[in-house]
Amino acid sequence: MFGMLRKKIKTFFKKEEEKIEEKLEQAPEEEAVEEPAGPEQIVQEEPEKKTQPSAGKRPAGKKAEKKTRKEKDSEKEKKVRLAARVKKRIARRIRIKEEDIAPLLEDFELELLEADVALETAEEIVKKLREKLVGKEITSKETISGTVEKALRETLLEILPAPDKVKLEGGKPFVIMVVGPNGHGKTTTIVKLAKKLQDKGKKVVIAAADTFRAASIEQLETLAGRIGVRVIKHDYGADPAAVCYDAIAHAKARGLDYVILDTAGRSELNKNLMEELRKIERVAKPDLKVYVGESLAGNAAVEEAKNFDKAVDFDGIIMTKADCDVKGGSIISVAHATGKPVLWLGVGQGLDDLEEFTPEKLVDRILGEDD
Ligand SMILES: Nc1nc2c(ncn2[C@@H]2O[C@H](COP(=O)(O)OP(=O)(O)O)[C@@H](O)[C@H]2O)c(=O)[nH]1
Ligand SMILES: [Mg+2]
Repeated sequence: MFGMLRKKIKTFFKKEEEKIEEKLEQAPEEEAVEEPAGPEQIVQEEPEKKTQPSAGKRPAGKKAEKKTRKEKDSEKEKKVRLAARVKKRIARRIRIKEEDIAPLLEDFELELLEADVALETAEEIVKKLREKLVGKEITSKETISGTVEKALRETLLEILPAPDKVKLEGGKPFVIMVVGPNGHGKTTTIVKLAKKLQDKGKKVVIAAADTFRAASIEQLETLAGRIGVRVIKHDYGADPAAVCYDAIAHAKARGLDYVILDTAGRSELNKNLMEELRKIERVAKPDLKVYVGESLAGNAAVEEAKNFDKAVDFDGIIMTKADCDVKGGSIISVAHATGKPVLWLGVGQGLDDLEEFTPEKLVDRILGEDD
């Protein structure tokens, strides 16, 4: 998962670090005013304060503090002065300049596009990264990788919408409307979701509201049958809104907890479909609207999602097929472009293959080691 995106990011890290390190090595040596120094200065209480702003160097700072105490006890002034001088001599410092990283960021934008990140998302990532990195002070090699990674982590968390407002409980029955293009995994995902709810002891019914695609009702019945969840259906060609209405009535009559609406996909550009979805929305008044899109779709993924968002203004996203060899970029692009959070990832064809997701988890995955 996220294989290519992660690889691109790793390469960018490496190049960026090398570039900054090179600049750091070229930087003139300077008086280490910020370095923790000898006890004479500690007495004046100045360097202690000044040490703090050179953040990111915690280990060095701590070590210096300990050493200082020890040295204070021993009162070997000469030695201390010498140590202070040595420290001063090796100190270098740079402030990252726009021109230092501009070519690398340009390359990085192209790499992101290759990893299926949509143009507007890639531009935003690079813009934010630039803002975060330019002007950053680097005082040691050790802080470089931390600085770059922190900037990217913050950037990704900023562009990935938070799922705060999305709740999976509230009404009884709680109605979940699922929309998305044909074949992207709606029906499979709905049954996975039903299983998750059932595992929590909830009672679920599914409305077979895709009355358009041949065999869609049988497919849903077969999958739902595996977990013993009831499907409410009409005939093919029937009004999907009527199916949803019946399913909700059924849930109310029996005190069920959840109704999930399995809608038709067809072409996302199909105007009739969008009308149909809006009608279902009016009739069913869903508590939660979820878009299901596959993470294989690359740049087209964003356009598809936007079209569905225009029609029903969905609340959250499930990206499926993340187990396939996806580049990863479309997952963050769909979330960024629609401003809606990714709530789950489909990671296989089995009914347990649905992973709950948060932006933090997503970023950990992207920046983490290979899975
Ligand atoms: N590998 C993989 N396949 C999936 C995933 N989700 C759905 N599929 C497969 O995608 C195909 C289309 O799924 P379906 O639920 O019928 O899509 P729908 O047309 O949107 O209802 C089926 O063969 C599913 O088994 C997933 O997360 N991983
Ligand atoms: Mg389906």
